[in-house]
Amino acid sequence: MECISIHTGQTGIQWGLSCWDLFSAEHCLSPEGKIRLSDHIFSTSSLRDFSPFYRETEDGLFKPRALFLDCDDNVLEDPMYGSKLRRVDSPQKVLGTSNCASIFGQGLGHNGDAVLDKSLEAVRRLMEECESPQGLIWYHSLGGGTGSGFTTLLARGIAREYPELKMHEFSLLPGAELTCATTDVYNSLLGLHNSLDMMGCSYLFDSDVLYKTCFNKLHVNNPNHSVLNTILARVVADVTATLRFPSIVNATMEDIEFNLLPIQRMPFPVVCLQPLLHRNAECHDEHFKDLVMSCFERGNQVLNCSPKEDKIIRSCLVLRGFIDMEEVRDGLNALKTDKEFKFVTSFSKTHTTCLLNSKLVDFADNIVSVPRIQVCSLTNSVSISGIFKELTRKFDMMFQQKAFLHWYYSEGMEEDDFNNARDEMETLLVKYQNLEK
Ligand SMILES: Nc1nc2c(ncn2[C@@H]2O[C@H](COP(=O)(O)OP(=O)(O)OP(=O)(O)O)[C@@H](O)[C@H]2O)c(=O)[nH]1
Ligand SMILES: [Mg+2]
Repeated sequence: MECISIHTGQTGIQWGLSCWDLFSAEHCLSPEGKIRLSDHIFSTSSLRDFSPFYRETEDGLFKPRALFLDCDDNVLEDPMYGSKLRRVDSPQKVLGTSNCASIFGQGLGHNGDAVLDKSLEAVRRLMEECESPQGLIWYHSLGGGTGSGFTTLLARGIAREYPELKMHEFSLLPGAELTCATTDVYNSLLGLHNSLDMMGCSYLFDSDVLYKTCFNKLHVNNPNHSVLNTILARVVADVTATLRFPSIVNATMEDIEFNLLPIQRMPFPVVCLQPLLHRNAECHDEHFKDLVMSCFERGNQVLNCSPKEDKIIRSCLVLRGFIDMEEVRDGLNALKTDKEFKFVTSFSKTHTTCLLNSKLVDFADNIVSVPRIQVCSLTNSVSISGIFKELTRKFDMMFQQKAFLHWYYSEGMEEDDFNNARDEMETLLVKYQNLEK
């Protein structure tokens, strides 16, 4: 069952290109999409593993089932990305002429409209090449005008045409300290309204937390976007591994929703990847038990929250690499008997686990170590509500003063668009509050 990836705006595209570098390394494909037979023989990957994420061309190349869409040509015409963009054919790229200046309304309005038809056409073309398409996976920033507004516009258009498709997303939140545009807060809240309406699963990442991970854990003092994107790619590779390789658990987007997200309009699992060390760091061969416990500690998440401090609705662990079953039993037992975990017991009493025998590999520009085993936890926990509370507080401060609203109203948006997004967020916060009782 095929998944189509949609990369919107600068972050979506640049982050996406790092992901495809790593996916291709994991599936033993060259940048052009040729199978690297020598690597392939030694990997557990088989030809049929390609089909969910890659389509085979007539000349036997494997190309990503992916679209790269932007309202301007900033990234897609940048020679710096030329070699990475070799992976995709030109109909998979759609670009406009003017960015959305970090205004959601511009992405939803005229700048988004300018590339909407071409984007829908590109989606149709990829859909025709699928035998049994299961859904779309979006990559974007919630701070940017294209990433938030155009993503919303296109998601609505696609849902009208293909209502049966599942939608999941990887979304970058602007972060509290290092925001670039004052309108980030509006864009994020309006973008999250789209997540609630459209997405069955929404993995959020916080820019500030990523920067802090670089400083404090990887000891990279001047991280650029490329560094952040290689970290993000490692996390995405683990989250999507069960969709890309044969797996018993979480093998489809529907399974992921069923296992992890039992409550309607609460699609936000918190992701953590362990270990996360610089590739030059002294490599400690960490025991699975320690890795799995560290997945729940504050400071190790991709968001500023701690899944263990509040109630857990559902939790899932993805283990990759060379796994010793004795070690795994030991670790899972420690997790099970840890009294600090509090579950919303009507949904779960323990963590679901999936073991994947897929090889962990290195890839271009990677700065993170490639360990023997890797654990990725996906935790649907009340603790994420703290992020939404903080965002709402900032939104209220700006909205009460009617700051910058004319930039949105001039694009045809109305006060009610803001009120509705704010109301939906309030409903979500109340739902989390009720679960914590
Ligand atoms: N991690 C990461 N963050 C990025 C990248 N590029 C931009 N950002 C951050 O994303 C935010 C802005 O979003 P962009 O993705 O540039 O915006 P966009 O979606 O292209 O939207 P507009 O340019 O407003 O049309 C800022 O906080 C940037 O610092 C990237 O490649 N990786
Ligand atoms: Mg842009």
